[in-house]
Amino acid sequence: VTRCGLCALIGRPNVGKSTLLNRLVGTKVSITAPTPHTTRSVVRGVLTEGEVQVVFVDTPGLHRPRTSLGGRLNDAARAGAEGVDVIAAMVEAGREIGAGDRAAIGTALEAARRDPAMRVAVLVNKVDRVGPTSVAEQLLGAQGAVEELASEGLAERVEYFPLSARNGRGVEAFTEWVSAQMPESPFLFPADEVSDVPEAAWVAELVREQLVRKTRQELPHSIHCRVTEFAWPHVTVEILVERESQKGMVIGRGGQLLKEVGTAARRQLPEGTFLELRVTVEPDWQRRADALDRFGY
Ligand SMILES: Nc1nc2c(ncn2[C@@H]2O[C@H](COP(=O)(O)OP(=O)(O)OP(=O)(O)O)[C@@H](O)[C@H]2O)c(=O)[nH]1
Ligand SMILES: [Mg+2]
Repeated sequence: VTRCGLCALIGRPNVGKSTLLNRLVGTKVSITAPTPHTTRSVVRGVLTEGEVQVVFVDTPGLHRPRTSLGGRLNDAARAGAEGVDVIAAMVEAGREIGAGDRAAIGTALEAARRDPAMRVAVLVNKVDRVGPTSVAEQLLGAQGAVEELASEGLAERVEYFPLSARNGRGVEAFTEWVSAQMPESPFLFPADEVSDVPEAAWVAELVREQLVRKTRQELPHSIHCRVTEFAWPHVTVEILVERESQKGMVIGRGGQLLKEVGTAARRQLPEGTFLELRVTVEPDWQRRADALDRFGY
């Protein structure tokens, strides 16, 4: 008999959820960057080992929204964490447990309260950045937050994992525990599939990843990418910004930035791909419901 289930990763922006997802499935399936709000949709990464399949669900970072886009990202994160078998709230080592972390832990506990079969994990990520004392302190801090927020008997259902998504330390212990929680069920994905991201969407994500990494301040948040032509080897990605002035910043002096973005994205695509990038302005799209609807947020 096979076993299969879902494990959601939630947490405030930038704690390392997507980096962990990629580490868990052993392939890059979700884009990552040092800038918060990198992930904008739910991304499923599939790990199949023998008779057990775990579908890990990466989600946008939970935060206090300031735009319509932000609100939709929170909604997407909460929806992605619904109906899962395991919910994992991630915090990071070396940074005090704040309101955002408490909100993530609270969301996980609330989901588990409604579903008595659901298991909860608290992940303390980025342990590579700090010493063992600091890791221990953070585990205690996380436990304190759980005890403060958990209703009767719930705290005992929580497991704690210190780990580093970056160097892999502690990740296997988490994977093994999650695998052991999976219920008897047919596989949800074919055994050789590693993610649910459609090919065209992935190309747009790779372009956005480079833009997020190479731009600053508000610009990463103002960018949306979509594929407008997918006739392999010809792929055209349209880069939408919110203001005319941002167009120049994305293109860069003499087209330099856009060129670098194209080169870095192409390196991760099948050889022979012709990648064309176009920049257009969609005024204030982050705050416009009609634009967000059209873009699929
Ligand atoms: N030192 C260290 N850095 C990490 C680790 N995991 C992730 N990072 C870094 O933290 C930053 C954010 O990582 P992401 O995986 O994009 O974070 P996220 O939680 O998915 O962020 P959002 O998608 O914005 O919610 C990146 O610069 C990562 O390289 C880790 O274990 N150790
Ligand atoms: Mg992410």
